[in-house]
Amino acid sequence: MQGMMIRTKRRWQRQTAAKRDLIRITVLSIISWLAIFLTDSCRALFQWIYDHEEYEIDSFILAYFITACAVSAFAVRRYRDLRDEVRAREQAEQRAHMLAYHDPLTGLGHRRALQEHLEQATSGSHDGPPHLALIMLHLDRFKAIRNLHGREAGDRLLLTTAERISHELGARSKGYRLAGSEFAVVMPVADAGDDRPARFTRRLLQSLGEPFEDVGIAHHVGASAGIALYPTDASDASALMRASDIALYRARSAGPGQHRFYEAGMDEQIRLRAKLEQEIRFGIVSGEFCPYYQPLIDLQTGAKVGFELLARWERPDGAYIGPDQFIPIAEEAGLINEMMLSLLSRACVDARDWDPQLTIALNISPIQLQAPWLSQKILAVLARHGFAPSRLAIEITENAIIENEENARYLLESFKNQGMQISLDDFGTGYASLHHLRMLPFDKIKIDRSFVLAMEHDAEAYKIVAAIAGLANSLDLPVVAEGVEDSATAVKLRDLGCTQGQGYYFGRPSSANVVNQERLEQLRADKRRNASNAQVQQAGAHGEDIRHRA
Ligand code: G
Ligand code: G
Ligand code: MN
Repeated sequence: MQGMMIRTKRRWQRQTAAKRDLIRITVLSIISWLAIFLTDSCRALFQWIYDHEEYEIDSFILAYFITACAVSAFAVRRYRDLRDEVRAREQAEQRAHMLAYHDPLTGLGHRRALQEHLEQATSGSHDGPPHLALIMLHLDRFKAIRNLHGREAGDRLLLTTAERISHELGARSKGYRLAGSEFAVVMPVADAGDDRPARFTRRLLQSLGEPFEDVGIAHHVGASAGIALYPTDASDASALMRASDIALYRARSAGPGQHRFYEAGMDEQIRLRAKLEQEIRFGIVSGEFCPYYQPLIDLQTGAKVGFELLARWERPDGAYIGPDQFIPIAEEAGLINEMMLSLLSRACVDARDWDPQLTIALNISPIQLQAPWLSQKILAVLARHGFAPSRLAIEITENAIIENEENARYLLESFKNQGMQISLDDFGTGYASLHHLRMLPFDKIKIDRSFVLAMEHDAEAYKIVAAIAGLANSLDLPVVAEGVEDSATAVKLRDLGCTQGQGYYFGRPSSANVVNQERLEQLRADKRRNASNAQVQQAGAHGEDIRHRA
């Protein structure tokens, strides 16, 4: 912008110099003509030429006159060429400026334009600092929709978003597209108490929450927003952008469709989060993340069929941080693959002496589907420990598939080709369709624990569990019920056709030491039973308690 201003100034200076010269020459010519006319010097000159015919001055004058005409014609042509060149250059500069400061897709200004707008507005060159609100926007489900429906659909979506933003903008506000699916709005406000930014943001989020119709499909995109105020929250342009980014980050953490104003404490929370990220990084290297194991039980026989591996953080200070806190941070910091591979490696060691029939189920986050080499890395860990791939089940959630259908298909097929099993986790909470169940190579589906936990007192939940079990049976897919907390539920689930169960009733997630301890006790008990030869009577005495048949 500054370069452009300097160039415009120079051109303007050149043009005024040319105009000045033209005026000077015109004035000089008029004065000369007047002088010649008033002093009658023409007549004197002609008389003198006539008197000195031998000097041939008339020929000189004629030659001079012809040369002057030729020079004038040349000057006019040159002037025209120059004018055309300047025009072409101006157009090129305008185009370059347009490209440098505007997003070619939506025509809105982009990050540089926003930065300069804010720098100018906050530079104090105006009469008193203006109050501004900077609203950062993020389209919540844009990425998923673009991955599912393609780049062109994504472009159309961005264009419609820009139109909806422009439609909501007042005359003095300005919209920008920063990158990908991030937009921003700068809005002048009366003072820090002005409620227009909040009202505008609510209106805009509502508008962006309406479905986007595109070639007959209604996309539900939705957006989140972070708002920061100048000069209340920040003293310059970069600080203002940072503050609204932080507010946006908080809004997005709160779930889709939310907006947040920047608050002073948010900086501190971000700092704490960065510290936690460092600790996670260190914890992975120093082996603070441990696999815990929760048993999966065959509901018909009561036998243990495997374990789900659940990550636990055993911090040196003894503090407990649950996976629902550290997994999202590990995902965001790009540490999740490393963490998962190190957990798997430890699980292979832990399971070395266990019954080789027992499977280990490994949770894969949606974000991990972005690494096309994942199945090779997993296979390399298994090979290093001599752990058969058929003993490993990969657990993947429905939304992971929807967000990344192409990658998911590619990865699931490569897991499958390596001989691993695939479970569809938390079924019923996401958006997987029957189409996905048929087209992707699942080996079993896991009914989300929310339905199982509710089925005892909620008839709807019971019906959902029954329907999922029926659906899975008709597709010949074994079905696992999660969150089984009591024996009555276990029996009901078995009668509804669920193949396996998992939950506190069968066992809480526990460390390898506990699993080994239980295994040894079981071996001792089996030995005693064999010795007393009493197992036949015991089996008959146990009635409906599935758990005790293991
Ligand atoms: O016990 P629990 O509180 O263990 O786990 C909470 C959530 O964290 C669950 O949704 C579970 O799937 C997830 N989780 C636990 N361990 C892992 C892991 O190793 N990788 C991933 N991606 N998720 C995990
Ligand atoms: O999301 P996923 O199914 O991967 O995670 C398993 C989660 O379920 C873990 O957080 C684990 O601690 C929890 N969990 C396992 N069994 C039960 C149960 O019986 N009841 C409840 N409330 N949670 C359970
Ligand atoms: Mn799981």
